[in-house]
Amino acid sequence: MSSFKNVEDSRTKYVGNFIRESDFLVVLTGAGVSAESGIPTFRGADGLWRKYSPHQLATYEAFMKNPNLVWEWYSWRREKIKSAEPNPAHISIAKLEKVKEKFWLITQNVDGLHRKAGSQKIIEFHGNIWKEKCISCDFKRESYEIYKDELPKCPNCKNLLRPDVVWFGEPIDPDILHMSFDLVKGADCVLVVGTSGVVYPFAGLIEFSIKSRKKVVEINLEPTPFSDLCYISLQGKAGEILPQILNYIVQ
Ligand code: BJW
Ligand code: ZN
Repeated sequence: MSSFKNVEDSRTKYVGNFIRESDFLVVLTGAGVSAESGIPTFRGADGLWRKYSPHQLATYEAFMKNPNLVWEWYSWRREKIKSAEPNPAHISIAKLEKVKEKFWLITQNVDGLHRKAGSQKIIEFHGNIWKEKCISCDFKRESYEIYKDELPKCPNCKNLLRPDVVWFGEPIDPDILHMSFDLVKGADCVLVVGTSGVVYPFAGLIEFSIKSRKKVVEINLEPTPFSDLCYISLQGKAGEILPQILNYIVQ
């Protein structure tokens, strides 16, 4: 056991060293980063998609068919997220931004915990659970409401407001998509944390990074479709591994 630990230590040290030496670091994150804050992931043993159907909750068609059900689910998640705090993984990523001159974070998470931890150079690829938009006009707003009976309506056109997140079958905002690919193109090191890597086009950012021979480091509890293709894949909790790596970067 202790020799296994030494191997792991030398790998985190190695990763820490080349992240420190890297010119431009891009971090890509998924639900696993927030798991240690008590926010459920989507896939895996306790994942949301084990209990709920993505087709009934995370598509525009589902929302139009049963907006009450979809808002109930998002209100439940808002309650959970409201009381959650960033964990050592979010905090380490925010600290990386402070020490790396060229840095960007691209997250699939809608929970806002990266910002709460202090991250600023951040792209929220799938939107934000605290934002709402009208289904008909351009109206958007930030809201911390938990909806029980009455659903939110647009003050301009009186149509329904929906969570400003990206559901299955919906395109990513083109500006966000282009900026994300441009950032990854410019990076020499890409750190991929806590994502199953199965949802596209986000997974395309990982695929592209590997194909263009960037130093791709993955941190995940379990193997993913990209684990064998990465430069280094570290298996374990992001909230434990990231602070260890950071120790070798900030001395
Ligand atoms: C830990 C840990 C710890 C746990 N430490 N690790 C190409 C091929 C096949 C299909 C497609 C394709 N291109 C597009 C598609 C369709 C679809 C798709 O990808 N489907 C696949 C699932 C098959 N994609 C789309 O529909 C996208 N839109 C699109 O392509 O539009 C095209 C278009 C163009 C023009 C016009 C119209 C359309 C949109 C995808 C939107 C995804 N939305 C969701 C919901 C967001 C809102 C919300 O949160 O409610 O995004 S679904 C859900 O999955 C959420 C997540 O962001 C996303 C990714 O999940 P993530 O983050 O990876 O979480 P998990 O749970 O999967 O994994 C967690 C990981 O953490 C695991 O690996 C654990 O091991 C690990 N872990 N604890 C470290 N402590
Ligand atoms: Zn409207």
